[in-house]
Amino acid sequence: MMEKTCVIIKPDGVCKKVSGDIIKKFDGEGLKLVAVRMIKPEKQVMENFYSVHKDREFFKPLVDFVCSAPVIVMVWEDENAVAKVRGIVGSTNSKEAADGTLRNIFGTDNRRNVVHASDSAENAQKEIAFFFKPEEIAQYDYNDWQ
Ligand code: FUP
Repeated sequence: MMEKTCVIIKPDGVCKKVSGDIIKKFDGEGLKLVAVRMIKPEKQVMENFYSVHKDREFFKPLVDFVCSAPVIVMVWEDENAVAKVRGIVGSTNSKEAADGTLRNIFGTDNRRNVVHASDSAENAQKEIAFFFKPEEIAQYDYNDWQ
């Protein structure tokens, strides 16, 4: 199924200057970039974004971390984009992420793990709506350019 997924390059990714490597990886894996913006998120936005974790002990440090520097919010599209991107990103704890995944290559631990990626198509739609209006999602074909 054709899907869109929400990907965020977190403060560690931006500040370690690996945003380009991360975007290049998704491009190279055949996903299509359909929206992108850099923001310095408000605490309240990320508290809502991560509200499913609000009772966890890591909630406050997580929100503090994702609000500590700019992030790059993106929407990527492909067949089964959610699962495909989760595979490319790797498991939550960078120290346990499979070889060659983005978190394995660029991450540090289970908080500073460089990338967020939606975990279901339903959550992807909700997360995309946090950052983009429907008209900000591009519709184009790779052979559109002249
Ligand atoms: P993921 O879907 O891989 O991003 O991971 P989760 O939804 O389980 O967790 C969301 C975020 O909480 C992770 F990106 C990092 C953070 N986290 C911690 O800081 N400590 C933990 O023990 C687990 C998760």
